[in-house]
Amino acid sequence: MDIQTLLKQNLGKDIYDASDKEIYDALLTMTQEMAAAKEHTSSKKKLYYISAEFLIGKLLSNNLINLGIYKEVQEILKANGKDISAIEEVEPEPSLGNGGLGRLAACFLDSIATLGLSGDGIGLNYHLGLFKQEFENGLQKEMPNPWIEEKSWLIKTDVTYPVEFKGLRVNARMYDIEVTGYNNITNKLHLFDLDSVDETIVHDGIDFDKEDILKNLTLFLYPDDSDDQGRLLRIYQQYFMVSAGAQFILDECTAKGCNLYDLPDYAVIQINDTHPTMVIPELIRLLVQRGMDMDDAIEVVSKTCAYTNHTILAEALEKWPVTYLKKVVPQLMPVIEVLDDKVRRKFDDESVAVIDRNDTVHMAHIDIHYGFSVNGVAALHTEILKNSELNNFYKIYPEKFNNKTNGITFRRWLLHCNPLLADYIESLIGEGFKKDASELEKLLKYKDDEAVLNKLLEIKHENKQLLCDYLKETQGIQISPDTIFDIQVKRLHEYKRQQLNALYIIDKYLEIKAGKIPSAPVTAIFGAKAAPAYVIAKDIIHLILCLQEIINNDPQVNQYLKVVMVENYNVTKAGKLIPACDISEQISLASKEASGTGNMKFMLNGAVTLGTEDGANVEIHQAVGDDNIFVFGATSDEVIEHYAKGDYVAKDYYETNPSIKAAIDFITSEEMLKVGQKEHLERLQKELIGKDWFMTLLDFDSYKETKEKALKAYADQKAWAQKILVNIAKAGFFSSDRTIEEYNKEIWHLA
Ligand code: TH1
Repeated sequence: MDIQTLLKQNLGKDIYDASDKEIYDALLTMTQEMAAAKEHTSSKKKLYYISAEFLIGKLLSNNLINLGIYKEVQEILKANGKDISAIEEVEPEPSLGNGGLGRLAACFLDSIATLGLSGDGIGLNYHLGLFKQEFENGLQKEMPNPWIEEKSWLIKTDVTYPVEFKGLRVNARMYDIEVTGYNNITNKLHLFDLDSVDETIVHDGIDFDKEDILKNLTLFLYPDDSDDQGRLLRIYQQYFMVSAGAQFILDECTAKGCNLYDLPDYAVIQINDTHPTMVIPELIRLLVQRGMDMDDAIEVVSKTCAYTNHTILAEALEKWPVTYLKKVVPQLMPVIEVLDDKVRRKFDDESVAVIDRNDTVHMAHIDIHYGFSVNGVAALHTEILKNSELNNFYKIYPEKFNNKTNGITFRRWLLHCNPLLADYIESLIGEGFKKDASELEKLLKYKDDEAVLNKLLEIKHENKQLLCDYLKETQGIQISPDTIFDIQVKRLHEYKRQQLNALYIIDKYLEIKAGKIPSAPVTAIFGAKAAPAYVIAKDIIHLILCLQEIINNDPQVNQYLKVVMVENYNVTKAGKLIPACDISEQISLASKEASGTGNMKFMLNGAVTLGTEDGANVEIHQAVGDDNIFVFGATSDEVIEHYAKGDYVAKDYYETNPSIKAAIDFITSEEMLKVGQKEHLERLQKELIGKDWFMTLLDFDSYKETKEKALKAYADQKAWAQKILVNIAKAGFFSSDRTIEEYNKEIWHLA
């Protein structure tokens, strides 16, 4: 049946008579049916990608693209007076992740299906995604972010598994979301949920009763863990996910004829950071329950599980006190104790223990001892793991360590979010790049072709205009596409150093006020959510919102400089911001950003990176060469040395560098206090002078100098267009298809 007839049949009426919501619902059903028809008939070995986050974002358009019917649907709608982007607006975004880690999991599922590999996701069905951010009086306010409607991508199954907590037995129900690859098979994302969860217990923003497990278990992604109850709830969530997941995996494998001793021939489990680590002791427990020897169970599980590390930040490395685990999942402790005992018998080294002297369980240590692979997510990050962070483990298990530089799916981050550019690329080099991203290099032959270069500039300008229209409509903010769009969008964290960008903006503002006119007008755009309990991060948002207020309303300044803080930054907004970017801000303190993936999305869409030698920026630099990126700041070796010696003193920079002093003093100036709140601004100022753990001031001069260089370079539009072209042409390596091929060749070994 043709698409038009199918759609009409699903609608039960003519397309031009239907509302956007009715069309969305009909397209959803139609897409699900088409996806189901491509379901993968199970091969012997299957990958299970287990993750607390799958930041899938809106799914309709991507599914239409992957099914190869996007353009056809768009045409049919158009012929009936409907606009596909209005239909897209109707879909709520499932924000089931915080940022890079969750979005990576979503990109990976897309690539696994696109490569025709048998691989499913396992996670949790949070009823409310990451909070919806609102700005009120210059502050972030958190609101519930529901996404599940009567008709949604979730397919309720009748598969349930019992999950045992101390004094509480619940049933995990499996929901499925179909994941269709580009012109290829359909795999599944399995999300576990509890029928009794009750959204009505949420009040006053995002507060809720943290002890009512039956009602709150899968209510929120990452409940606030600043108190004990919050931390216990995380353990409940994690165990719920891994216990149901482990039972499901064993069931599927047994159904295929696996005798459990040969589990590694049927399943490989990729553990996405330490949140799912309890899957290791849980699988061991289940195998023992089914009659296997403990030692055999440990060996089988160790050959089945592989671990990905995404960070070296101490506060993100999970450690659970034994007392907590005993309160929630006492049945796991005997297993964890055996795991600890084995390690202690073999290695006389406290630093690699599973349970430390303070009775705390180090989750990553379980993964490393009892998994067969440990990978970092960018070349530099993996080197830091091997040579410093996890050096004691690397010395024991050198063969386990490997690198898998992250990637992004080009279906969402080029074909869908930037159709102008995607179509133009196709007109130049054909459509091969959609399946083989390395073909983008064919663009290099146009490096001196004026017509091509002009067209790239024209497309960038059009995308900037689209963003202007969107920001005008959604936030009432007026900006001009004839300014340089300098964008920093990512989670708000001190190590990502939004505050460095803000200090630069203050410096620029003070210069303009003093009569120094900049070479080119700039629009500085931010988008970021701060964790609800992260005080300084929220203060930084306040600082940026105050600067937005002061600068945009100052007629002497706003013709040269504007500041925009985009509200509720999420996957959908990323899709609108990234194609419109000229300068991509990737300014983390070297060594701290394990990889970054936004950096890759910007590059692919023809933005030029302004960045430190951190995470995957290093590999972007290598790919594009010195002329097509602006690199600044201390190197990771220098930073690691500063930490080792403890010789970085923020105050010295404040006292000896007049620009730094002026910018920091401005934070609590009369002007600022007129629009901002003293408590927040003073606290931030004090932090920057007195601590500055992520060394903002260390890199200020070099950031300023390099940013000025980038802004000047923009004036030569032909040379800038060449930078755009080279960035796009060299982005192929950062396709998640490449990443997944590497995972499969070197870790998973799926047929
Ligand atoms: C991020 C890393 O910060 C980022 O550099 C990387 O590109 C991304 O993962 C994907 O690999 C991380 N996100 C989280 C989230 C939590 C804990 C640790 C990390 S690391 C909750």
